[in-house]
Amino acid sequence: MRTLILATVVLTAALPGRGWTADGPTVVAVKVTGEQHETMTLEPNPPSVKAGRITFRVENAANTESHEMIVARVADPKAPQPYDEAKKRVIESKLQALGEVSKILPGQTKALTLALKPGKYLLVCNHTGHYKAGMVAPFEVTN
Ligand SMILES: [Cu+2]
Repeated sequence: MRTLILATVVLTAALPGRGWTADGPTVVAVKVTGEQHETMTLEPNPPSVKAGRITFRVENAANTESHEMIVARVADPKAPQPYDEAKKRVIESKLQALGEVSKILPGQTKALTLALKPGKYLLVCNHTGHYKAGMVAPFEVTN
């Protein structure tokens, strides 16, 4: 019970307080999870929304591993992204990143609101090794 109350407080604190319209932004629930040396996942729900203000509410369901979520505009979400094999990370300077939710601790939920135009996007966790472990998902913004 105590855990549940704490989780609710974190979630509320993470919501942006400014620029909230009457209707509010469209909310996308993103679940990130996975531990070291295991498969990791990043799942947006829904994976496609209409253009406008979009709040990504990112929940880290992992037990011990921190994660992050970068929102990047891409030409082709299925194409492999520029990657540094030595560092085991996507080369962020070659990404058209629009925003990021960084260092989401296990059990924590953090939010990010962006105004997004129609187009194709990728959601990526770029902690060392996480992209290749599966933490990448296409995201679409429609007219
Ligand atoms: Cu990660």
